[in-house]
Amino acid sequence: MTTKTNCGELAVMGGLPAFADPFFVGCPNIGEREAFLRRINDILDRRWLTNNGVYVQELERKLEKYLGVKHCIAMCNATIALEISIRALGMTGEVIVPSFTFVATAHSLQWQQITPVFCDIDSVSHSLDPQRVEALITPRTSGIIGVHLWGKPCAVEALADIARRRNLRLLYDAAHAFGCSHEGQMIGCFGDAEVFSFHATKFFNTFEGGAVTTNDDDLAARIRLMKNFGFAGYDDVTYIGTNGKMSEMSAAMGLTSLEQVDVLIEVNRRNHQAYAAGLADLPGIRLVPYHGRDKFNYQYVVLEIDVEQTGIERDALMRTLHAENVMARRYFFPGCHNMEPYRSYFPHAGLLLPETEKLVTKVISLPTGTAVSTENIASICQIIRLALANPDEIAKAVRTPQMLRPALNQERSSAAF
Ligand code: T4K
Repeated sequence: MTTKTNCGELAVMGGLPAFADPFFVGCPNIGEREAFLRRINDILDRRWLTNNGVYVQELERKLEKYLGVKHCIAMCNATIALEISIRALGMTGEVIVPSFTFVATAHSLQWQQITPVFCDIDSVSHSLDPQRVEALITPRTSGIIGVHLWGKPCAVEALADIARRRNLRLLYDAAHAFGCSHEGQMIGCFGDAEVFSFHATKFFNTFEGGAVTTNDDDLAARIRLMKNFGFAGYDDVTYIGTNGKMSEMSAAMGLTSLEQVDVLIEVNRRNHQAYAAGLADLPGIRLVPYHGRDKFNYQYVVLEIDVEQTGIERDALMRTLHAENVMARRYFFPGCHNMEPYRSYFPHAGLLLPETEKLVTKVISLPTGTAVSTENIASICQIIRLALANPDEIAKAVRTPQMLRPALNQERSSAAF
């Protein structure tokens, strides 16, 4: 690792990358290896690999306790968990969702012929703007899916009020929000149900995985049936279902991650603070903050780049970072409404999404987690400072293909994919 002191040393200008190996956004946290391997050996000895095994049951009970919720149903991933929850809640017709989210939120509706109606976001919180939600309700609307983006709670009181008054189901995509709370209550307890992702890239992971949480006994029973083909017992199918089961190996990873959850949050918090310190006083750069009395997992280091104030385009900054082996991401560019099939179905959706349209050109996510040290973060911030101090040189360099270093070319080919 090298810390750069002038613009000419930047890799986009022909210098060597600051980091020999890439830093990825979403590099997995690995809990205590020995504890995980002990569990894996036990699973192999028992020869019970999936289908509601003892490790899945243990994980579900421990998560219910941690979240303070009545039911936790472990799943193979959050996308299937969303699909099952949507179906179990009886959502049909139209459901209001943000476009500024990972595409799985919209796909989980469209996959079952429910129309995602994209709603704009609040420019500060980046999550659903309740006032705009109300304006989108039609006789076909059956529900709302809020997304606790970056692990920051949605406007849960306002959304609950709308859902109650308009008789709508309320589901939360809490993929980012494991370990976070709102007004002292853990995320996982709000709405009719909430869905977590435990994908490798999440701060708490089970390789692939997810969970639905709810305080509704009947809903929990339906979801349990649906995730296991509808089986109520041997040869006894009582419901339409699919396969949403979590494997024992994933549950073993989850139990191991859970033992480390406070440590992982502390590492993320330390990293977030280091970014805040390293980027302090840079005009035109806003680090999405985590403040207040609630708990956060600090998993998302999200910058908003104001091109007017910085003089640098978000994409030019991203390429500058990629050339240094800092594989920053444009989550969630270009917004679901600009992706297929939604772009074709609703070609004018952007007209009703002015905040989303602005935000998708501004955001960039930076690496955090146990793979990144505060020294690494100081170097990353210094790269950003050098780029912002020399916007014209950077703009010229990122347009000049012969000056691009291998990491940058690699980024270009994966962006094309
Ligand atoms: N709702 C929301 C709001 C979500 O953000 C997500 C998922 C979902 C629903 C659905 O949850 P799941 O069905 O996945 O449980 C990644 C993740 O695959 C996805 O889970 C996540 N959100 C999304 C935000 O990020 P991609 O397409 O960006 O993945 P990919 O392959 O580019 O990997 C992301 C980064 O992580 C890369 O920079 C490389 C790094 N990485 C990835 C893996 C898998 C590693 O360093 N090691 C790894 O093992 O979607």
